[in-house]
Amino acid sequence: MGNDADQAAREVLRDNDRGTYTVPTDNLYPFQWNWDSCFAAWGFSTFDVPRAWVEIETLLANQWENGMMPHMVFHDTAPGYFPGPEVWGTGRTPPTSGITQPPVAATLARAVYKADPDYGRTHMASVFGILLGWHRWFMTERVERGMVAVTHPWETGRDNAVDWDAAMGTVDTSGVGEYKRRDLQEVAADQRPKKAEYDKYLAMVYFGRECGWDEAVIREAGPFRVADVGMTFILLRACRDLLAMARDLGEPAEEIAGWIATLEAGARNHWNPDGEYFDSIDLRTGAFAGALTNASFLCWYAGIDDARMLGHLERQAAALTYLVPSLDPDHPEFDALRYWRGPVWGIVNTLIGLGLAETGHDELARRVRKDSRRLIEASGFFEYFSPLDGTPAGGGHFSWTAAVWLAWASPAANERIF
Ligand code: 9WN
Repeated sequence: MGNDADQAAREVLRDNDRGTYTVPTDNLYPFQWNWDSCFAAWGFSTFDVPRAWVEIETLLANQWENGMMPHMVFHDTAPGYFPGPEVWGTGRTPPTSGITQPPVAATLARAVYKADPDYGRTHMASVFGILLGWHRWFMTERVERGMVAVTHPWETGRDNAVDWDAAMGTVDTSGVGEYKRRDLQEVAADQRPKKAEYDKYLAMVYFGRECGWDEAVIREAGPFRVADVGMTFILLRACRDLLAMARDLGEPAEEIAGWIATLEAGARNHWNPDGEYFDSIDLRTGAFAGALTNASFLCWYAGIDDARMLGHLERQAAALTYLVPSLDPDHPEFDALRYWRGPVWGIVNTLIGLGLAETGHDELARRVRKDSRRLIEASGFFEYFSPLDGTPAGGGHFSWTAAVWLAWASPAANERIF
């Protein structure tokens, strides 16, 4: 299967390649998404390094003046797509969304650079300043008590995770009106967010559009503000990689070192003493979400080791056929096929597995990688999978699943690429 699967994975990336950017999958997601693209670039770097840099540079060309990197770029028209550019109303060319997404770019750009340092050096130098600006935007606009605040669940990349349930409870949907979802034309409704959640996602978009995506207004009066444990860990890790880039390039590193110290201290604020795990926090109420998710297990990837987190993962390893579920199976809301409320996601597994390997937890690292490999080998490059029996779900022919296969899960991949 190994070589055939490698070939099939390359074909997925080639099929989803639109020349200068890669769509996550045809139809369901017909534009460029921020973190999807970074994973796609990493996948390309295993067989076409120049194309990998094009992917990253296309994405990063869409930075806002304030430093924010949008979560979507609408390079092309897609009639019927909802919510499209007019709903976001950001007035940019090309149009973008008005929110951000997990900042894996510095980490994966560095991985692309390492695939061919001679080729990548000038490219790394050209993107360094953009990444620095984006991280600075996070640190000035979004970091509170050392944790990353998100203003919309879509920013987290984990749309309907249980983390947001309580915080979304107060979002007013009275002005949302009628609309036609595009996702339900492609995927079964029981594998996607519910209508009540979607109404709230739209209410939050309308709030942002109405205030012209003004961060100060959103901070003071926006309907949703949650410290996402996943974003904090991902930004912390990305700052470590940005620091390494700065050193390679002979750029000043003090500011980045300061961000790392702030985020390391902030990561501790995510510790939920009742459940004894890293958790998200509603910044409006100060309440923990009470959800042990796959984002909680990004601690090792962020360079934070914790024996109690290992204990949770070992418990899940004993209970489940496939690690790592997006919600703890003991949580009452666990739902094996509903998007971010139970299924396994290859990309998050990859980051967790790399973190475990880097911190010397070899047995669990091997298990996470082996489970990811088995899921993909059995079913192909799906968007997500049941942790109970491996049932594939969501979109197929998915770019980032193909990418993490090539860069990490395939027998041919070098697990310690970083
Ligand atoms: C909204 C593209 C994106 C991923 C996210 C995933 C999903 C979008 C959606 O698809 O989100 O951004 O419409 O559901 O949750 O992580 O980047 O693959």
